[in-house]
Order: sequence, then structure tokens, then C-alpha cells
Amino acid sequence: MAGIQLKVIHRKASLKQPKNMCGNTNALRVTIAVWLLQVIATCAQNSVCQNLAASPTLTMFVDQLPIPPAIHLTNATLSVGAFKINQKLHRDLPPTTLYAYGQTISDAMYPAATLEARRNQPAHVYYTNNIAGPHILPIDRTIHWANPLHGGVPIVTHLHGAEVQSYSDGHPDAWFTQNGDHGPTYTTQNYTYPNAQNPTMLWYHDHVVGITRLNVLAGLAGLYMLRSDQDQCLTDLFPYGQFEIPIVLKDLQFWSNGSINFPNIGDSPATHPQWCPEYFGDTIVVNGKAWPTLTVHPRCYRFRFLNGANARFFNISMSNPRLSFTKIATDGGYLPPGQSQVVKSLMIAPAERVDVIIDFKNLTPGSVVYFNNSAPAPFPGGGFNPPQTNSVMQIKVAAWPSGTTNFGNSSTDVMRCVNQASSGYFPSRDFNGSLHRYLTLQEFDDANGSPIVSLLGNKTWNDPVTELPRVNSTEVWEMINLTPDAHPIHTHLIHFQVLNQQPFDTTGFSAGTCNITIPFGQSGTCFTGPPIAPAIYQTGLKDTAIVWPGNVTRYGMTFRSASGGPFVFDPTTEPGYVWHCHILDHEDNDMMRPYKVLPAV
Ligand SMILES: *[C@@H]1O[C@H](CO)[C@@H](O)[C@H](O)[C@H]1NC(C)=O
Ligand SMILES: *[C@@H]1O[C@H](CO)[C@@H](O)[C@H](O)[C@H]1NC(C)=O
Ligand SMILES: *[C@@H]1O[C@H](CO)[C@@H](O)[C@H](O)[C@H]1NC(C)=O
Ligand SMILES: *[C@@H]1O[C@H](CO)[C@@H](O)[C@H](O)[C@H]1NC(C)=O
Ligand SMILES: *[C@@H]1O[C@H](CO)[C@@H](O)[C@H](O)[C@H]1NC(C)=O
Ligand SMILES: *[C@@H]1O[C@H](CO)[C@@H](O)[C@H](O)[C@H]1NC(C)=O
Ligand SMILES: *[C@@H]1O[C@H](CO)[C@@H](O)[C@H](O)[C@H]1NC(C)=O
Ligand SMILES: *[C@@H]1O[C@H](CO)[C@@H](O)[C@H](O)[C@H]1NC(C)=O
Ligand SMILES: *[C@@H]1O[C@H](CO)[C@@H](O)[C@H](O)[C@H]1NC(C)=O
Ligand SMILES: *[C@@H]1O[C@H](CO)[C@@H](O)[C@H](O)[C@H]1NC(C)=O
Ligand SMILES: *[C@@H]1O[C@H](CO)[C@@H](O)[C@H](O)[C@H]1NC(C)=O
Ligand SMILES: [Cu+2]
Repeated sequence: MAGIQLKVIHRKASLKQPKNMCGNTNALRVTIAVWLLQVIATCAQNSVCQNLAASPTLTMFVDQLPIPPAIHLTNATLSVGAFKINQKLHRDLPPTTLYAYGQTISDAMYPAATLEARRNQPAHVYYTNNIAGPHILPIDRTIHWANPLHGGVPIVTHLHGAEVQSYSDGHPDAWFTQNGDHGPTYTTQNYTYPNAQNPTMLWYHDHVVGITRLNVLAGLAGLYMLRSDQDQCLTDLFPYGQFEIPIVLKDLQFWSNGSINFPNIGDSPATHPQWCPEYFGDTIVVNGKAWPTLTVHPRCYRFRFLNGANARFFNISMSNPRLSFTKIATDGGYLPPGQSQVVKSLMIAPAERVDVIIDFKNLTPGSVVYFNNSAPAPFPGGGFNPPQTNSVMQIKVAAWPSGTTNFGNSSTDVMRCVNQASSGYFPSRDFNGSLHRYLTLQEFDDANGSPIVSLLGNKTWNDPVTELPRVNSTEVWEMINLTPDAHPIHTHLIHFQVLNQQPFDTTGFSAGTCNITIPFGQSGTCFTGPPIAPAIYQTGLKDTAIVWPGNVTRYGMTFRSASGGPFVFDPTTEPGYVWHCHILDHEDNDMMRPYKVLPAV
């Protein structure tokens, strides 16, 4: 960044309105002449941030919603490889080249097979890399990235939401390539998952430093279901793939030949030739099909949502106002007994999960329901919402086949199972007297007002570790958002709870004319209002939560297992953990920090 004038921005949207680099001379304000010439010369094949050629128009609701197959983890080590594949993502779209996990190249797919784990039965997964370079998406070599000596496509897999020892956590520098190059914190490809935590839905995805956005967008992602005896009742009522429906949301943009259209000219190309602040596609893909359709019968279904997008937030609602979501679990497990939430919309930021029951019992066969999306992109400012991104998928209600005798259980039966599943996981937590850490979220611009980097705590990924909590301790991390965007901030190893959020004066804070440690109402405070209880979508045990602009969001963190007991492994060993923004374009540049857990005193 030497020589670039850094300017902290406060109120300007990080995403400028789409600018037409190819047609609108007013937008051609790239200051470096070389870049200007390259842009003009290569306009036909290149695409610029937020100005991608529209995807081919695809007929909605023609493909069945795919259900990823389930693989049950056993005591034997499961081998999971990363492969380059071609996959049809819509009836009318030529196959798309993807990277995907599989046991072999022939069963590799996006999303990958769902791994089924049993609580307290440790599993071993041996990851292999079968992908030769060059990368199918453009790498930006000016941001900090793996940069393997002999080329290729580095991978490393993180099991998101898992309580694991850090050598199995998919540390961003623990990457490896097909031909044996590896990053500085690499020690093994044989990962151990203790599965000792609360039952919940996790997901496994790539986490390589500097190219996570490319590897995940290319398809390296799959679900991981951790089940226990305690939620067996629910598992029995809602068998996976039949009445338990995983929903992996994502947005992509396509060329007419089916390839992913990813910008290869950045927003501030003189600084970063490719990097863009956020990737948004105009096509909504669910479980690997664009705008799919699902047929249900009139009964209760369990839907397990994951936002697997790089940057797009989803706010999901149903087109039939009589239907509601009964939310039973979040990232870290079930809501406490009796605290399920009946809601009309689901706000889901990248990497967040929600587990809901929907009762279709009172719908007449032949009815059609849509899952719609209303979240502005970027969130909450908006600017990239082509109308088709408001449609997600279709659900058709079909009559029971003749001869059916089991019409599903009553909602009373369902809630009895929910309460049974959730009992016992909620150790009381008290954050009074905890250590508070004050951590800024900041975005920096070039002289033209284009974003070039985002930081946490004003530190880069490479700066020495500053967050050093102790085993068993509680801490409050105050996320001070100075940017115009909401950021889904994710912590590895532990689940936290959002304690509250509080509006503050971002300008005064940055100028140093007010103090963020002085309570609202007292002289010198930065706060402009009292703390506000977490929104309904911020409640429950979380490993990723929405940190709104203009607010300080407080994470109550306990450095022991979310199930209440101690970790069943040593969390203090190398290479340690990370916390970061889960907008993958931000995480890659440079909104990610290492953190390490110290022994209890
Ligand atoms: C698998 O390991 C568990 C302990 O984690 C043990 O109880 C069980 O017997 C093992 N099963 C087999 C088939 O070896
Ligand atoms: C992976 O590690 C586990 C535990 O250390 C071991 O039992 C297993 O054999 C290893 N698997 C491979 C393929 O190395
Ligand atoms: C698909 O089309 C794009 C845009 O013309 C091109 O850059 C890309 O190389 C094509 N991909 C394949 C696999 O032909
Ligand atoms: C989500 O959408 C619903 C309408 O469907 C709206 O009432 C709600 O405010 C939205 N949530 C957020 C956080 O914007
Ligand atoms: C929801 O999606 C359906 C199907 O595409 C569409 O007809 C409807 O207008 C959408 N509703 C909203 C509120 O966006
Ligand atoms: C589900 O319904 C069946 C049939 O009425 C009943 O036998 C069973 O106990 C119910 N399951 C639960 C978990 O309530
Ligand atoms: C901890 O703080 C909360 C809210 O500030 C308060 O309601 C509660 O009484 C405190 N608990 C103890 C043990 O001091
Ligand atoms: C951020 O860190 C730089 C040094 O790296 C320092 O010059 C600057 O004042 C810091 N800004 C804030 C807001 O702390
Ligand atoms: C953490 O706390 C629990 C209970 O409070 C205790 O049993 C355990 O020994 C502690 N662990 C360490 C490493 O201090
Ligand atoms: C804010 O106030 C605290 C004490 O409440 C003090 O330690 C700190 O130095 C102050 N910070 C600034 C920037 O004035
Ligand atoms: C704080 O966040 C809320 C949403 O939770 C938002 O409505 C409000 O505008 C934010 N406050 C400021 C000062 O930006
Ligand atoms: Cu971010």
C-alpha cells in the first residue's frame, strides 16, 4: 500500500453504483493510463466489479431442488478430495466448471456430500488436493495470498462452527497444493473432529489465505450434520432428504457458455488489479441449481438454511402470508427449551445457519409457495439487486399419494421433540466483570474513493496476535463498525451470544473527540443512544453474527465448549485460531486476524 493515500471512510457506500467501464466515458476515471488502455483493449472479455455482463435469462423453477447425498462418518478415516469438475447448474445452462469436494472425481459435486456425525464419536477426515492450476478464477497477486512456489491451486478446509484443536481447524496458512507445496502452518491433512459439542449444522469450506473467495465461489463447500441421542426424536420425525431439507443459498453470475463470470478488473486496479470489495451474482443458486423447485406434502417439514454466498445477505420470506417459520436452532445449536421463535422472515448473513419448521398442513394440494429474498446488496445500503434476486425457489404442495397412512406428526409432537433436543445445553453465562476488547471494523479507500482494504482492530492479518483470551474465561468483544456496511463477523473455536448493540458517533470516534468506554448519557461518550437488545436474528448461540454499521455490537464470549463443559482437546496449541469477516472478499483483504487461546490461570 506504499504511496497510496489512505482515507478512512464513514458514510459513503463501499459499493458505488454500477459503472459501465465499457460504455460510459464518465466512469473511466482510472488514473493510471496503462490501466485505462488495458481496460479499453480488453473490454469484450473482461468484467469489472459490479458491472458484469448479465447472465443468460434462465427459466425459474424448472429444476428439482437437489439434496446432497449423506455420508455417515465412522471410526474409519474418510478421504475427502478437492477436484475440478463440470456440473449443470440449470437445465438451460451449459455445464459450469467448478471445484468441488468428493471421495472421487466422479462423486465430487457442489454442494458436496453432507457429512453425518454422531455426538461424542470422533471422526477423522483425510483431505486431498487433486486440483492442478491455473485457477479457474482470477487471482489477485497484490493482496496477501498463499502464493505456492510451484503454482497450482492451494486448498485448506475449515469446518465452520466446529470445536476442534487448531491443527484440524483449516488455518489459512495451513494450505497445501496437489504437488506438495504447503503453507507455513501446515502440519497434516488428517483432521480430527471430536464432535463433542452441541448437535447442530456445521459446514465445511475452503479457507486459504487470500483466495478463500475464489475457492468457495468455485464450489468448495458442503454441510456437516452433528446429531445426538437427544435430538434423535427430531431426526426420526424428519428424515434427511425427505422431510429434513437442507437449503444452501448462493448467488452467481454466468457467461452464456456456463462459466462463472467473476470480475477480473478490480475496483481500484492501480492498487489491486482484480480484487473487488464484494462479489454479487444476478442468479440465485440453491443446493447447486438456479431457482429450483421442491414438491412437499401437507405436513411439517424441517428446513436447514445456510447462507453459502460470498457477500450477499438473504432476508427470506414466504409468499403465502399464512405460513411462518418456527425457528428452533441457530449456528451453535438449539434455542433454549420453550424459546423457539415464530417469525415471518429469516435474516441470514454469509455463513449463518438457521433451522426452522414450516407446517404446510393447511395448504391445499396444488398450492405454490415461494421463498423470496428482500435483503439489499450490499447490506444494508443496496445497489445490486436485479429483480430476479428477490426470487429464491418454489415449493409446490402435492396431495398425499394414495395409500399413505403417516401424515406427519402434530405440531405438539414436534415441539415436544424440539424441547427434548434443546434441554441441557444452556449453561448460565454472566459477562459482568469480563475483559472488554475494543475492536474496530474499518474500510480504507484510495484517492478516487474506491475501497482497497478493510481491517479489524486497525491491524492486518500479518500483524502479531493481539487477542489472547484464556481458557475458561469470559470476554466481551466490542465490534466498533466504522464502515457503511454490515459485516458478518465470525469467531473460530467458540460460539458467542450477542449481548446488545448500541449506536455511536463514528465521526467523533475516528476524530478522537469522544470516548467509546464512557457510558451513554455521560459527558464525553461516543454513544448516541442506549444499548439495544439483540434483534431476533442475532439471538441464540452464534459463531457468526451481523455487526451493523453505526453501532457497537457486543459479543459475549466464553472460551470453553458451548455445551458448558471444558474442551475435550487442548485449545492452546499451535497454530491457533482466527476471527474474521465472512464476506469472503473482505476476509481475503485483510479483514481477518489470528487469535490464540492461553492456558487458564
Ligand atoms: C468407534 O469408536 C467408539 C469410540 O469413539 C467405540 O465406542 C466404538 O465401539 C467404535 N466402533 C467400531 C465399529 O470400532
Ligand atoms: C488419521 O489420524 C487418526 C488419529 O490419529 C488415525 O487413527 C488414522 O489412522 C489417521 N488416518 C490416516 C489416513 O492417516
Ligand atoms: C466462457 O466465456 C467467457 C466469456 O467469453 C470466456 O472468458 C471463457 O473462457 C469461456 N469459458 C470456456 C470454458 O470456454
Ligand atoms: C426482512 O424482511 C421483512 C419483510 O419480509 C422485513 O419486515 C424485515 O424488516 C426485514 N429484516 C431486515 C433486518 O431488514
Ligand atoms: C417472490 O417470488 C415470486 C416467484 O418468482 C415472484 O412472482 C414474486 O413477485 C416474489 N415476491 C416478492 C415480494 O418479491
Ligand atoms: C408421531 O405420531 C405417531 C402416530 O400418531 C405416534 O405414534 C408417535 O408417538 C408420534 N411421535 C412423536 C415423537 O410424538
Ligand atoms: C450482571 O449484569 C447484569 C446486567 O448489567 C445485571 O442485570 C446482573 O444483575 C449482573 N449480575 C451480577 C451477578 O452482578
Ligand atoms: C491505525 O494504525 C496506524 C499505524 O499502522 C496509525 O497510524 C493510525 O493512527 C491508526 N488508526 C487508528 C484509527 O487507530
Ligand atoms: C474450567 O472450568 C471448569 C468449571 O468451571 C473446571 O472444571 C475446569 O477445570 C476449568 N479448566 C481449566 C483448564 O481451568
Ligand atoms: C477513554 O476513557 C478511558 C477511561 O474511561 C481512558 O482510559 C482512555 O484513555 C480514554 N480514551 C481516549 C481516546 O480518550
Ligand atoms: C444501528 O443498527 C440499526 C439496525 O440494527 C440501524 O437501524 C441503525 O441505523 C444503526 N445506527 C446507526 C447510527 O447507524
Ligand atoms: Cu466485511
